[in-house]
Parts: sequence; C-alpha cells; structure tokens
Amino acid sequence: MTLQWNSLDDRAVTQAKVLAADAVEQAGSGHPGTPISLAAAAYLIYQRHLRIDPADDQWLGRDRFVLSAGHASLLQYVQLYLAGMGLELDDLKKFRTMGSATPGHPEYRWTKGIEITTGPLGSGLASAVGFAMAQRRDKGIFDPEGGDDSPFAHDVYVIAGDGCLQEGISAEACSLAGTQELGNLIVIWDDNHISIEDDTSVSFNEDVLARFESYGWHTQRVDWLNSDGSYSEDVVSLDAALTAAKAETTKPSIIALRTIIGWPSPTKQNTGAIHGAKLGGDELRGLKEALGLDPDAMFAIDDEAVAHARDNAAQRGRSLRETWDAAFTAWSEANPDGARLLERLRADRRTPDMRENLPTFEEGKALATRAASGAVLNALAPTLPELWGGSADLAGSNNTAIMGEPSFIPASRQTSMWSGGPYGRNLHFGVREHAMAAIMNGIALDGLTRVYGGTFFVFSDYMRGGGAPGGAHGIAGDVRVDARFDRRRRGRPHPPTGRAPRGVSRDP
Ligand SMILES: Cc1ncc(C[n+]2csc(CCOP(=O)(O)OP(=O)(O)O)c2C)c(N)n1
Repeated sequence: MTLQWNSLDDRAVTQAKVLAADAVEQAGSGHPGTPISLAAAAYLIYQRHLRIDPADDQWLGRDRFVLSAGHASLLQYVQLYLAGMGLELDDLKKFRTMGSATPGHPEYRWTKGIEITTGPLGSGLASAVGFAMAQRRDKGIFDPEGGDDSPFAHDVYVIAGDGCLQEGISAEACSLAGTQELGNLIVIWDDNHISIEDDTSVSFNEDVLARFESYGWHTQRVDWLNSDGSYSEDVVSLDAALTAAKAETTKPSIIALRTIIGWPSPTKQNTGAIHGAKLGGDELRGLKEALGLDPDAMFAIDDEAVAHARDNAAQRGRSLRETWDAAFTAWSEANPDGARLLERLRADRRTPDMRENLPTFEEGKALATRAASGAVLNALAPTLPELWGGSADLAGSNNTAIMGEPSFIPASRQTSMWSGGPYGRNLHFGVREHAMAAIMNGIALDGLTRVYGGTFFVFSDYMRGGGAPGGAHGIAGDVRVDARFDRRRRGRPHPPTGRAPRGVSRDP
C-alpha cells in the first residue's frame, strides 16, 4: 500500500522536533539530538505501523514498541503526546522534573504507553527479543493454528542506537533471535555514526548488517544521507522498508537507517554536542529558523498538526480494534477453555490445584536446592501452562527442563536430544546469561506467561545487568532467585499516567 502522507504529517514531525528541543532546553539537561533526527521515523511507526489503540493502552492485541535508546526518551514521549496516549503538553514541559510523567528515561508503569524501562543501552533490544518470543508462545498456547490475523499475533518494534549495538547483551540476544527465526521482531538501528565521544569511527567499525545477516536476520538499509551530501527525511523509503520487514515472517528484521543526529540544527547537527545537552539559545533559535518557525517561541503548538495526528491515531486505533475484537470474539466462542485460561492469566492468578501437586521434602534429609527446584517445576508444569523456561546451557545441571515437554525452537533446529517446535516450552538460551535476564524481563512484561531461567550462582553475576524488573524468575545453581521481590517494589504508589500497581499477592 502506498504511504498516505500530507503536509500536516510534515508539520507534526516538525512539531515533534521542536517540542523535544524545547523540553530539553527548559529542563536544562537531556538528550535532544536523536529525538530531533528520528522524529519522522518515530512518527511513521506510531501513526502508520504500530498497532495501538490510544483508548486502551493495555489492549491484548497491541504491538509492542521498545525504545532501546532510552536516553532519547523524548522521542517516545512526544509520539505518545501526538497519538493522544495520555501525555499532554504540560507533561513535556515538566521533562526530567521530580514526579513528572516524563522522567529522563522511559519507565515502565510510570508513564502510560511505556512497555519497559530502558536506559542501559542494549537491554531494551535484548528484552524485545523476549517480547517477541513471548508473543509466539502466547499464540502457541491459545491459537496455534491461527494465521497472521490471529488475535494472538502481534509485532515488536524497536528503535536502537549505535550504543545498543555496541553492547554485548544485544549481540547475545540478537544471535538467539536469529536462531529462533523471530519474524515478529522489527528493529530500526539509528545509524548516525555519533555517540557521546562524537564520531563512532574511534570505536565502532564492523559491518553491522553483515553481522546480523550471519545471525540469520533480514537486513535492509535506508539512507537519508544522499551520496551527494544532501539530506532528506525520506519517509517513503523507510515506510517501504518497514512494510518489507513486516512481510518477512520467518526472520527478525533490522533496518539500518542512516541519519544525521540533530538535523537540521545549524551548527551542532552531526556532532556529539547535540547528543546529550541542551542546544542553547542561539542554536535553538537556529533550529527553529531552519524549520520555518518563530525562533523565539517556546513550546509553540501547531494545533492543526497535533489534532491531525491525534485524529489519525484515534481512528486507526478504532478500526484496528474493531477487526481485532471480531477475531477475538470468534476465537473466544470457539475456544471456551482457552478463553477461561486467558482470563486467569490476565488476572495473574494461579490454579487452585497448583499446590496439590507439589512434592514434599523430608526434613533433615539433604537435597540440593536445584534438585528440589526441578521437582517443583515439573510438579507445577501440568497445571500451569503459563510456566516455561530453561537455562543458559546448563539444563541438566540446573534441572530446568520440564520433562516430556517440547523445546521452544523452530522445527528445523531440533536435535537428537531436544525435539520441539515453535510453540514449545523448554527454552534454550545458549551460554548467554546477560541476554537471558533481559529476555526473561521481556517475556514477563508481555504479561501472560511466567518464565524462569537458570545458571550456576557464580554466573548469575552476568545476569545482573539484565536486571529483573519484569518479574522473571531466575534459578542460580543451588539458589533460587525469586525476582518477585523486584516485581513487588517496582510499582510506585501513584503513577502519574500509568496503571495503578497491581496487588502482589498472586498465588491462590
Ligand atoms: C549500558 C550503558 N552504558 C552507558 C550509557 C551512557 N550513554 C547514554 S547515551 C550514550 C551514547 C549512545 O550513543 P548512540 O546509541 O549512538 O545514541 P545517539 O548519540 O545516536 O543518540 C551513552 C554511552 C548507557 N546509557 N548505558
């Protein structure tokens, strides 16, 4: 389908650029460069590709958007504002102030529309791999025969920067994503050659797309910087690349988008100076002049452009929702057992009979905790289809395998030891503890299933960077790390735009 794009869309993009610049200027700190230069890309994703319903941020059928380059939080905040997802101009004016809905980096449950906390570069991309895996598992549980129009099919979109791709965690996770053939994962890499220390030529020179190709990814390049040195934010080419990425359902996709950071800021574009500091009076005026705006007006709003974006997002949401609701109702009627299970999982409840199956352990008799853990997991598995997980190549040692259950792998990857399929249950993370933690967070934040992962205790240090804010469960050698602790703490009492934290008592 040809891209429908008019002058109001151009004006909305211009609006996004200046709002980001003004918000950083007002806060006195922040990262304006990438929110300015990726405004058109983010607008294209939010307004034309991402399946969201501004009226319901918890819509089960929604696509997920992960801003792995979390420092560029305004990129997402401004799109949430333009899409009418809960943020208002006042929230943008309070960027980076205490208690505001617009903290320096996106925070899950704090701001409506934020699917995951990001900031540590690369972790968002790694967790997005978990979101994509969870989506496939959800579909396997509820609608394995369903096609692309299944109510359980959705995509995961990521914006990642050079920093995300330099971090090892993303290499671990993206390698696994290739093995897993995650056709529902679409990444835009902002290939702008600039990070804090300016030109990335001092630190980052491999052929990234060749690397991703060798992981088994579908790769594309879109150059907004033309060979004659001119620059144009060619949304048509990017739209075509996103459409091709979506059409590729057997591989994850990465689009290298060559941009100029901070464009069209007059003197600071294409430098590290615009990455993470306010533009300053003259530069900010210069940016506005280059965009054809009043150089002295702060937070000026183009009402028509904002209304246009909000109308488009609302209408699109309604129409996507109508189609999905019909598919979901048909599915519910045809699958009453599945519908009951879904209701239980959405309410985050366990089955009442879960405890009946638990093994008992003799007091005073020595038993390795990993053996006890394996026995408990296997006892819970029959009544809790939402429970799945694995190990970082230590399944036999950590007792993480659910006996008799298939592995979660493409059919072509089965081995003599592990049989399975795309909807299987035993996970194989490979020797990738760091990514395992982040992937588990993505799975946990997808919201329907309960994931666990294991390694030896000493290697769990590698998991630390992946964090555990999503509520994933880790098993480390003989010690079981129950990350519900973090899950309990992460909700804040009065989120300004997010959902109220759910109760923590989840077991019957
Ligand atoms: C794990 C981690 N290390 C360091 C940082 C600090 N940091 C924030 S942004 C940044 C540079 C990122 O460069 P790039 O991804 O190219 O972003 P861009 O300059 O294009 O906005 C660094 C080092 C971080 N956020 N996370």
